[in-house]
Formats: sequence, C-alpha cells, structure tokens
Amino acid sequence: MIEYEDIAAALQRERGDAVVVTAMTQTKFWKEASDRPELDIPTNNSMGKASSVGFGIALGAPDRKVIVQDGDGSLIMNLGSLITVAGKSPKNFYHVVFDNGVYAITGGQPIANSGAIDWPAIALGSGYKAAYSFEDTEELATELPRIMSEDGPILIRVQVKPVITTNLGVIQTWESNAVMPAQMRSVKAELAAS
Ligand SMILES: Cc1ncc(C[n+]2csc(CCOP(=O)(O)OP(=O)(O)O)c2C)c(N)n1
Repeated sequence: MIEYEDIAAALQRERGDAVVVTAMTQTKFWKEASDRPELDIPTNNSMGKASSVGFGIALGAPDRKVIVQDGDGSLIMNLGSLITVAGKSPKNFYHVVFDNGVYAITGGQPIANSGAIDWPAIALGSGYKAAYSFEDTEELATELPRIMSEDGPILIRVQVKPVITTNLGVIQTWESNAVMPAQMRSVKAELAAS
C-alpha cells in the first residue's frame, strides 16, 4: 500500500504544467504538494465528476497534459465516463484512480467488491490505450516518468492506505461551492495566456 503523500510527491515531480483535477481525499494531499495551484481544480463538491471535468479540459487544450486524481467511490459513480473518454481517446489524459477500498470522507463505508475490482481491466475494456496498477511506492516513482511520456488515455490505479477523516469535507457552503468555478476560471486564464 502506498501513502497519499508519496503519490502526491511522485505526481508533483512529473506534473510539469499539467492541469490537475482532484477528487475527495486527494484534494487535501495535493493542495500540500502542488507547486502550480493556479492549474489545479478540486471537484469535492461534485462527486464523480473529476473524470468528466478533466476530459473536457483535455479536449479543449489538446497540447496540455491533464492529470485526474479520482477516487474509487467517485469513479464508480461515473463509470460510464471511461467509455466516453475512450471514445475520443485524448492523448493528453492521465487518469489516476486512488483505490483505498472505502468512501473515506463520509466515514469509511466499504466499497462494494473492494479488493477484487480490476481497474486496469475495466479501463482497457473501455478502450483506454494503457493501464497500470501500483501497490508499491518505489515502483510507482520509478515507472511514472515513462508512463507520463506515453500517449493517453491511460489509467493508473494506485492502492493507497486509507485515511478516514470526515473533516476533509464536502461541506456545502457558498464558500466551498465557489472554489471549483474559481479554479476553473484560473485554469482558463492560464491556458489562454499560454
Ligand atoms: C451523489 C452523491 N452521493 C453521495 C455523496 C456523499 N459523498 C461525498 S464524498 C463521498 C465518498 C467519496 O469516496 P471516494 O471517491 O472513494 O473518495 P475518498 O472519500 O475515499 O477519498 C460520498 C459518498 C455525494 N457527495 N454525492
């Protein structure tokens, strides 16, 4: 099992000027690791939609890499997005699935069939170009540079040690709901300027 901090560090080393879209627990750890917050979009207030948001950006900015940091529970809610992504096959789309086996931020409820879901098989069966699975920090850090130089869409499943805390919040306030649109405007301005 890999720790959130180690995945965030490995992704940060490879992100370059990629747009990074995060879901749930990843948002907290990525916020601490990211050196380009103006290119980050958290989607905590729209569960399941990280892949769809990232897909739209990947189509609109085909020369810019997009890294989606999805949750297993979130992706299960929007599994059809894998097929939609594969239908357009964006070369710049890298889909990291954080497999912690639980719905962590709502208290750690187990995910149906967790431990037996073959994420790479689902991605390849949907039409992704490639798919990988990592359970070891060193292996992830070693392989990631090569994977990120390949054409997408690629799914990278990482087995991550759950961090169960309910204070990471999908707190529905005006303030929290405003974060995602504000970050979308930020990314739009960055892409327009490049
Ligand atoms: C449609 C909908 N159903 C349920 C929720 C409540 N909810 C918010 S986060 C979450 C768990 C997310 O699980 P996962 O994507 O695996 O991320 P983790 O919390 O494990 O980081 C749930 C069930 C929601 N926000 N929207």
